[in-house]
Formats: sequence, C-alpha cells, structure tokens
Amino acid sequence: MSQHPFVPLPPLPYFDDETRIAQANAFYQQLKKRRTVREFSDAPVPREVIEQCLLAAGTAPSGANQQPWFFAVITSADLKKRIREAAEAEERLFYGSRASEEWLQALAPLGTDEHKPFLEVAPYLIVVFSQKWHLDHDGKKHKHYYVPESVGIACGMLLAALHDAGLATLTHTPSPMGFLNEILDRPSSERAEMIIVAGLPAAGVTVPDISKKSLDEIARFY
Ligand code: IYR
Repeated sequence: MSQHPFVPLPPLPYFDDETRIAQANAFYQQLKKRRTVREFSDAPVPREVIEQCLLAAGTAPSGANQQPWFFAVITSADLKKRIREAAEAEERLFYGSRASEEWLQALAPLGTDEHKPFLEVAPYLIVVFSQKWHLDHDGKKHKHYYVPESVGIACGMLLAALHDAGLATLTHTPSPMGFLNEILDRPSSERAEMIIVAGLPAAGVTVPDISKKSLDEIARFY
C-alpha cells in the first residue's frame, strides 16, 4: 500500500496562555456536569443532533486509522422493546446469580437492578459495536489493530458530544451482549461493547451524590 499524500496541518486556534487555561477550565467545567442518568423522558430529540454527535465520535483516532466501530442507532419502539426484554433477561441472571457478592456490593451504592425501563423510554439507543476485522473488495480478511482502545476513545468522544448538545446519557452494558448482533443483524466480526442511551432526563430525576477523584489522586507530573 502506498503512503497517503501529506497536506499541511489545518491551523489550530491561537490562544495566549491565559486564554488557553481559561479554555481548558471551561471545557472541564462543562464535562464535569455530565452525570449518568437512569431515568429518561420520552421527549423527542432531532435525529440531526445524534448524527452530528456520531460524526464527532467518528473523528476519534484509531489503530492504523481503521475506524473499527459501528454505531447502531435504535429509534423503533419494537426494537427497543426486544432489546429491553433480552437485556433484562441477562440482567436477571447477573443480579440473581452471575455477579459475585463483591461485585454486587460494589454496585449497591448506585442502586441499579435488573429493571431497565430506560431502554424503551429514551428516544435513542446507540449500540456501539467494535469490528475485529473487515473484508476488502476481494473478500480478504484484514485484522484491525488496537480495537478496544480505538472504540473506547470513540465512545468517550460520543458521550462528550452528546453531553455538549445538552443530552443526558447512560452507558449500559448488559452482559453478554450477543443478543444485539441477532436483533440488529450485525455480522460475527462485530461485538457489541456498550449501549449508549441518550435523550432528555426525566423530570425531577435524581442522581447519586458521588464525587470524582482529585487531580493528585489521578495524576502525577514527572
Ligand atoms: N450491567 C449491569 C450491572 C452494572 C455493572 C456496573 I460495573 C455498573 O457500573 C453498573 C451496572 C446493569 O446495567 O445493571
């Protein structure tokens, strides 16, 4: 494969140091307002909002620029119902027997359980699939590199974009998620990594009073 032609880097915005610090802080202030929400309103959100957020997620860096992700966006009431039923079946097993006592204890403060009504209420379910390989025009299989890292970055960027658009989000991970390949007719080269639920929060929704680690706890300058 020949190398791509190289073009000049599109200019980054110029900021003096003070403005740069203010910009970084403004972004932090904005992102820290994101909270995982488990009760959604059924109020509609224009499809174009989601499309722009998906385009933002699709700018994520990825191994060899292979962009090993696929976003299945579900708005159909029938599909949401099927996904809810299948997810709740897995979750009943998870909460009833699969999860270790230690895992259940770690989750207890968040108050989650096997009931997932948000899967039917929220206007959008975005199932993020990772792609282990792709087939080229001749049907030859090409392995993808750094798939979990690439898809994780894209999910983070998608959550940030949805939040910036004023939407509430929830990352939901029923396990295992094989049922999503079946319901959404996705190939075996793909694996569902998470369901990102997006919409407006239900009126009066509450969230657990939790905090994030301090800078000292999460970072050290060497
Ligand atoms: N997938 C389950 C359990 C769950 C696990 C973790 I770790 C969480 O942070 C939250 C939930 C569920 O969605 O209830």
